[in-house]
Amino acid sequence: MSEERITVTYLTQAKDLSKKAEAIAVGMTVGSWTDLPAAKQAELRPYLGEAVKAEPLEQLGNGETRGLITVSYPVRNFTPDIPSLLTGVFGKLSMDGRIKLVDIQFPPSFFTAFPGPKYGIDGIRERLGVFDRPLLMSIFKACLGLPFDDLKTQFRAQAEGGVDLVKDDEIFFADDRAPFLERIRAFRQIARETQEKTGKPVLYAANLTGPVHELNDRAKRAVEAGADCLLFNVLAYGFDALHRLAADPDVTVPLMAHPALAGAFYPSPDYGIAAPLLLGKLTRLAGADLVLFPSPYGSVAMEKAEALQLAGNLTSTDIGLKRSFPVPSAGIHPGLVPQLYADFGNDQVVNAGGGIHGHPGGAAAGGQAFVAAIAAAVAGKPLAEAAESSEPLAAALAKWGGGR
Ligand code: 1AE
Repeated sequence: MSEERITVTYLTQAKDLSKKAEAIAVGMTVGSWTDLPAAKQAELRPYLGEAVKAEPLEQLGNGETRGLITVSYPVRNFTPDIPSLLTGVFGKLSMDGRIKLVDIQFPPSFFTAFPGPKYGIDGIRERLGVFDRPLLMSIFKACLGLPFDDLKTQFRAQAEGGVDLVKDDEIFFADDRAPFLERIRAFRQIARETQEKTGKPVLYAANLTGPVHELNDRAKRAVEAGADCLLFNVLAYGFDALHRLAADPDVTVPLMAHPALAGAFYPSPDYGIAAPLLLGKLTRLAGADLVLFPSPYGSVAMEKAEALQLAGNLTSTDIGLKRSFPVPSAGIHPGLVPQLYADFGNDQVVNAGGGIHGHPGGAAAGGQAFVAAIAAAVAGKPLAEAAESSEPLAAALAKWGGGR
């Protein structure tokens, strides 16, 4: 049996951090240790957690120390899935006072049990034929309750604006006015027509919804109808639902993870699961090809160091899984593109809803403004200069400001 271990870091506080690490190592594995007879200890030792490290960060007024503790767990304690992992390292513990799950280090043998992203950054770039710049995605604003024809008009305008992808809103579940398979077929046709005019393909990410036991079947039907990509609310459904979609050989389209509900997990300094682990490592491990998360400067901001670490966890090359596209989102407008480019580089998707549909010239002009801003950022040209030859960009900068 493998002796490899999963190493877990927690941020917590206690009178004695080392003792707390030891209590977790035993409590989250064999339950009790020193009271066990020697024969039982020998039998259970292969399953025992181990306190690895305690790093004090801050002395608190109540006599406790706040700091990081590291505990390792034998790989044999887990089945190769994220529900087993999260329950085994943080299940009951997540309710036991001030404690936050900060990071998990996996041995290579654990990674090999997961498919990871089927396409990843390289596969999506291949599909679009775009290799030398960030991609651009537009979000329907809104979808819910709108007549199908309005959505078709919106789709056409977004595609004509030059975006690479168009995604549904994450809240688009009640879609009886524009049913899932029908809109996949309709938008595919519009994408074809637009490509004939512009020469550019555009991928549509349809929101995969429905009861969890029907998801794979619905995803396969979407693929048969010509879907390009599927948007998935991974935290509402659970990581294992994404894992099973990614592992399904018939689901032959990229999967895009939306961070809906993530605010219930990561923002507290004392509780929950840190964003780089939650939306970075785990979402990639479960198989997301693209991962949305709040950018550090938009309307739903995430702390910059966290956002950069999260993106790093999606794109690291040392774990044998394909790289997932970081999609820093929320409140993005063309004036933010140079900052996005400086922070996240070429391998990101610039994603905007309001920043495209709110353009004074409409959604097509909104897309064109972003296209010009991305080209300028890649060329190292100030946006103000690029705006001299792009009316849509000039109008966007006049409305939202920004650029450098
Ligand atoms: C972090 C998620 C962002 C998102 O889902 C969304 O709809 C953003 O829209 P805008 O770009 O802020 O209008």
